[in-house]
Amino acid sequence: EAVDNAPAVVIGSGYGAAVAALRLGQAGIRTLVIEMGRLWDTAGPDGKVFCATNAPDQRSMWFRTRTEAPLATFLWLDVVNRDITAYPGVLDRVRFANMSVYVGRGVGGGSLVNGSMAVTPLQSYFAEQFPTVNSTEMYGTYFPRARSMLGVNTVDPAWFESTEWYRFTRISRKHAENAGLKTTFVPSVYDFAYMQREAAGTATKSALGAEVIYGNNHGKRSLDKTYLASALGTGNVTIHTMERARGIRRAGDGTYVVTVDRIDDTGRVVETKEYGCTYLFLGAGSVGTTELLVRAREKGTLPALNASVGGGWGPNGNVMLGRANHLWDTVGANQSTMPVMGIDDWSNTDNPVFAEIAPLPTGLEHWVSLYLAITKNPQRASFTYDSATDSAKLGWSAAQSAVSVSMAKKLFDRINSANSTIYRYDLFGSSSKIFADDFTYHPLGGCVLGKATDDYGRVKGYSKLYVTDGSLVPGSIGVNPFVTITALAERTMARVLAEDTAP
Ligand code: FAE
Repeated sequence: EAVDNAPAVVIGSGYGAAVAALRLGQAGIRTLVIEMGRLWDTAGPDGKVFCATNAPDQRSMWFRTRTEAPLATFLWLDVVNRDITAYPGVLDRVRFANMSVYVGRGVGGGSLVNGSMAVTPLQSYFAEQFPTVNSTEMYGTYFPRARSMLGVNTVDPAWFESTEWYRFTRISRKHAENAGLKTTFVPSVYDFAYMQREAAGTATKSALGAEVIYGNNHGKRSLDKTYLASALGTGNVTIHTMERARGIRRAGDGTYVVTVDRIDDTGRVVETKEYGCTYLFLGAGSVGTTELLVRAREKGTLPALNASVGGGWGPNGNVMLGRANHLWDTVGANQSTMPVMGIDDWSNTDNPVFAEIAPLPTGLEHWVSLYLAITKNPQRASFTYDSATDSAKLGWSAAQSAVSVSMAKKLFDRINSANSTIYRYDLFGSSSKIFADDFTYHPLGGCVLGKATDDYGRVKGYSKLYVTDGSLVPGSIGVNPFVTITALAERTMARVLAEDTAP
């Protein structure tokens, strides 16, 4: 028998889920949030909640015995990854045949591990990707609401120009400008006032202490400090951690039943339970939500889900690469982990690319300029349900990644030729690999808005079943995605609370 725990259940606790939980709680609707990862609020023996990127321990990765960082090697040496004890750590790398997807695990989802870049897409590109959404309303109401709730701020330009911690960014800007390209500051949810105190030596170092993909102990306004703290503050929201949703079905009275496995620190399932609810919000991320829905469709527990469920997936055109600088162009031993600038060539219709200037904080001068390029790759893939493993498979091919690589290469060949520089060959595991095209930080799609759902995230074929996360975005948004995901979730919740929950 399902426990009728709360009228509303939210699966996951990333951006889309956190917005749903807060707005439901404020509307006076009792809400249960189910998150498979931990609540990251307790210090380990070293006095810290999270470990740094240069000293990973069991807290770094989701049930691994060795870390799987995006940079496999440095100077061809396997110095980046470390053996660790299997544990429910904060970063996961979900491996599909030709594409790995990095995701955050824990209360706050991706906000715990990401680079904090809080970028609003070009309105014209948003409108191209979401032709049925009123973009005037998005840019007038929901994007500003999302930015203010997330605590978006910008680096002080004078401090940026003078600090050693952003020397690596200034060098990359100079090289872009030498190629006739323009750069732009990128807003962030990392508190720059705190970062300046780190630099001054009056606050504990986090962004300036090599902390990022395995969590930040200070300075970052992750969702547990913003939306989720406010959600709990309503008194109507409860969060269950270490509980992984596995199945969704509909009871005879039209309510939903969610089957959940509770796991322990070894990953063992210690209890299986069912939660009943009237309203069900899916915020498990592009991979998590889509897997739940393709499984429910193929196993027949939600048979009315349409054929669009599983489709329209893309990696936001992500490609990572490094350039080797001349000896006189030092990037600095000290680097902030929070990027603040991008090379913006998106308006180049022949080859649209937006490339983040990324840090590589090793504590030593290494002359590497690192980038995460976001290319306008039009390729899309689908998830299918594999009954043998009871999981979703992603049909992304290596040829589809090659499209992103050729776009990134066009841009960076220009930068290299203007500066007489070359690529770094020693970063991604083998000397033939200059472009890391086999992973993404930006999984998007799987339950695309207007296709798998209506224009407000209501899943087609069902009532009171919603998607609020990155699976709504059709594979590409041209910039880092969390502000867009948050703003779309705000728009969905405003509509759903006005129309669907009235007594
Ligand atoms: P997400 O944040 O992934 O949250 C999903 C949550 O659901 C997670 O906590 C999961 O543990 C949980 N979950 C999944 N399946 C289940 C299940 N079956 N049962 C219970 N719980 C489940 O979803 N984006 C930017 O805009 N700027 C950046 O600077 C940036 N940097 C990034 C750096 C890294 C290393 C990574 C990995 C990502 C980065 N991103 C960045 C992407 C961004 O974090 C991502 O788009 C959002 O977190 C996606 O939000 P969702 O709400 O879709």
